Formats: sequence, C-alpha cells, structure tokens
Amino acid sequence: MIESYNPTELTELLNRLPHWRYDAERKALHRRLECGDFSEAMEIMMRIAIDAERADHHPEWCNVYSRIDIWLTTHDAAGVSSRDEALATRIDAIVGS
Ligand code: H2B
Repeated sequence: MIESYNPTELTELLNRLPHWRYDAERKALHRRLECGDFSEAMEIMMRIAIDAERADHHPEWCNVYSRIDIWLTTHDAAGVSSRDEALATRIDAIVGS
C-alpha cells in the first residue's frame, strides 16, 4: 500500500517541482498549462494520457480551449505520493519545463 507524503516531504516535493502547487482541498498537485491553441492542448493531453495509461496512474484534468488544468493525487494514499511526483515529472518533460 502506497503512503502519501507527509507535510515535510510535500514541501520538499514542491521545491523539486516549481511549476506545481499543492491544492489542499483536493489533496492534489495542481499545474495549469497555457497552450498555443486547442490543437496543441489536445496533442499534449494525448501524450500525457499515453504515459499515464502506461504507468496506470491517471490525471484529473479540465480543458477549456488552450488551457489545461491538471490535478494529481493518489486515491489509495488519500493524498500526494511518489506516483504523483513521477507523473508530474513526466508532464514537465512533455511540456518542456
Ligand atoms: N490514478 C490516480 N491518479 N490515482 C490512483 O490512485 C490511481 C490511478 N489508481 N489510476 C489506479 C488507477 C488504480 O485504480 C488501478 C486499479 O491500478
């Protein structure tokens, strides 16, 4: 059973992932992406979806035209875990920062 990060570990995680913030209400990492247009947003979501499915760890997300909001949380841990860190790191690599 996977454990969620404790507050100290969460602070350290946010230092490693400067594009992400902690959403306390959702107990999730959150990042907003502003893409060039809708097509670019769809392409990025597809690339993330392929990685997520491969890792069996999936984002909660919302797309409005060129904007994508992404939340990462681990249901089994009721919080943020190393699985969310791994996917956030992959997403940063996909979007190039
Ligand atoms: N995605 C996310 N974000 N959190 C989870 O806890 C999770 C998941 N669990 N994808 C996985 C699927 C689990 O339900 C399956 C059975 O492995």
